[in-house]
Amino acid sequence: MITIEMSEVRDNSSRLREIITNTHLRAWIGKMAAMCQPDRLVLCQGGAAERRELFAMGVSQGVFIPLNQEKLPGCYLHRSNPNDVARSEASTYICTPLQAMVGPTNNWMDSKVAYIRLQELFGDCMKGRTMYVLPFVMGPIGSRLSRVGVQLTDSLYVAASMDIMTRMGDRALHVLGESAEFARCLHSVGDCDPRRRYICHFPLDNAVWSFGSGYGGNALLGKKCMGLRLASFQGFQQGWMAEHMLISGIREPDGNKSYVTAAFPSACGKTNFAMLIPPESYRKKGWQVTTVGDDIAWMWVDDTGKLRAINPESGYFGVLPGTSETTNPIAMRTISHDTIYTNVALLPDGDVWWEGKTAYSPAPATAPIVDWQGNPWTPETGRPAAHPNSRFTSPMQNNPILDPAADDPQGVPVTAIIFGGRRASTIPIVYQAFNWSYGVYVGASLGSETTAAATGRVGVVRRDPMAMLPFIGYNIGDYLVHWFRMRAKMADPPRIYHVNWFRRDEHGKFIWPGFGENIRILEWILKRSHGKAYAVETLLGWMPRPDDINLDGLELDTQAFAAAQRVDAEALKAELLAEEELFLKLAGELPKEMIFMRELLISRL
Ligand code: GTP
Ligand code: SPV
Ligand code: MN
Repeated sequence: MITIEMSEVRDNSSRLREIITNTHLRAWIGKMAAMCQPDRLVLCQGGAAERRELFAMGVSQGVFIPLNQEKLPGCYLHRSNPNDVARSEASTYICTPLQAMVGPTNNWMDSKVAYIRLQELFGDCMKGRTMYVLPFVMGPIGSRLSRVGVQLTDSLYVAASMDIMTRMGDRALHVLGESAEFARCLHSVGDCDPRRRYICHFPLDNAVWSFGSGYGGNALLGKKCMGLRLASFQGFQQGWMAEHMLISGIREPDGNKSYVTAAFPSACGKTNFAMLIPPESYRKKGWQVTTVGDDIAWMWVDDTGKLRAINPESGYFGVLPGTSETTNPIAMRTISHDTIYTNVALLPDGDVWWEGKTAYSPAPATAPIVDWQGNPWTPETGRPAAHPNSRFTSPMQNNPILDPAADDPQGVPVTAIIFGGRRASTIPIVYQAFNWSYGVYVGASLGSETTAAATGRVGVVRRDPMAMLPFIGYNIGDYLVHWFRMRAKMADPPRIYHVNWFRRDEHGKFIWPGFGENIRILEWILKRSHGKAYAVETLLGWMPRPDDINLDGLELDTQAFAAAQRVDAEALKAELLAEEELFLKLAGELPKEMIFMRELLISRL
């Protein structure tokens, strides 16, 4: 890292001109520093030594608590402000000159008004603080879709996290060269007052100004802000797609390798699916899953008409509660070293704990367990020890099943697209859309129970089109039209499916075992996509007969699976009415294909 004094910025010193040769970048940094008035700037260059230095600085400032370095080498605990533990959708804005550009599902602010309001907040906000300058690339270096961003932030936690989550440092400056094309990402934690929290996107300026939060998607601006909201708008303009999707590779026993992408809303199973370990019976036969990405896919159609995908990120910001040796052994290995743990409980021996890590709460030891807020905790406390949205930040290189193509600029071809939600009732485990257009309708009408990943009520079903409701950076009507139109570019479009791992029985128990066993559903999905599996036509789409899914070794028998697949006509009618919530909002923006698809579905009823 290179320290730059404010006087050098003011004078545009020759040293500064040597350090940052790009005139556009230097001018922008100069302007932002003049507004924020930090004591000094620190340019991050990337690399292992610098990462160690960032952690050491964080430890001395109390930002990071070192964990037991024998058990968890290179691991640190971070506690966020208790009012800052998840994405704040209510404080998230798309700022444009015209409200019509952002559509009915986004918060809108006039861009001029937004800049004025934010200039007031950012003015002098870094007095006494350091401004970290973080150049980063989203996407494998050299990919046609890869894009440069530069984040300015006063948070050391954000700097260390961006180093893990993106390709950060000198190589980004190298990719940028003398170009003016980079996402301008300005961030300050401010005083972390939720009433003065603004996550503002300026798609027309390729810029994000985020104030008042240091957490996840609000603060790591390469992720949801640039990687989804700005990128989705660029994709719309330039003919590609930015989606809230995992990407995984599956090798079948015949040696064939396919890639699928899957869009599930926040905290609905993408990381787990991307790191899936098939049960032993499948592994023995030769099934193997590898991870390309766990949260974001950027996709384009190549010269042969095939949809291809890259993961723009280089790390994982994953949910901890529910993660264990049984549910996700790959995540457990991934987070066993060089990982930031945010908002988990601290055990007396410097290990960490969260709900679901072990079957039982950790036994009270000689010294107290400390909860995510730093207070003493026992199983009797009656509050969770870890925050329900506690997370890990790990480099993708930690992942023992990282796909060899994870860093490939050419990306991977997409055979199937899977949509999924968290639904206790009504929605079957799996079905296939009849075709691309109906698949777009299926994705657009996706419903899911809300989770702790965003502030607000948890467990209420809401429409979350393509799992992108909080992340579409422009008008949702245009977004859906874009999805329908992508079909025309493709010679052989991916098949589209819908899954629901979360259906419950009358006792409230999950019917489907989930996690590694999801390979059984994936097996059918791949066979269908390759024209090798049978399916029955139903109201909702193509479905496997219960015999078409391998249930060997499961407690669940064919009859129980059939029950889990049942589509109740009355429940489906209620579902169609619930979809009206979205359709009414969209009103004038609704693409006609959506209306046709809905009419056809109703006619089948
Ligand atoms: P974001 O990072 O917020 O976008 O979430 P994600 O989609 O990557 O979700 P993740 O895989 O982290 O899963 C969230 C929660 O769902 C965790 O508590 C998991 O244990 C749980 N979960 C994941 N897959 C399954 C499954 O197949 N069945 C069940 N019952 N729970 C699951
Ligand atoms: C999500 O909420 O979908 C996440 C976590 O992946 S965050 O980065 O906080 O948005
Ligand atoms: Mn996500």
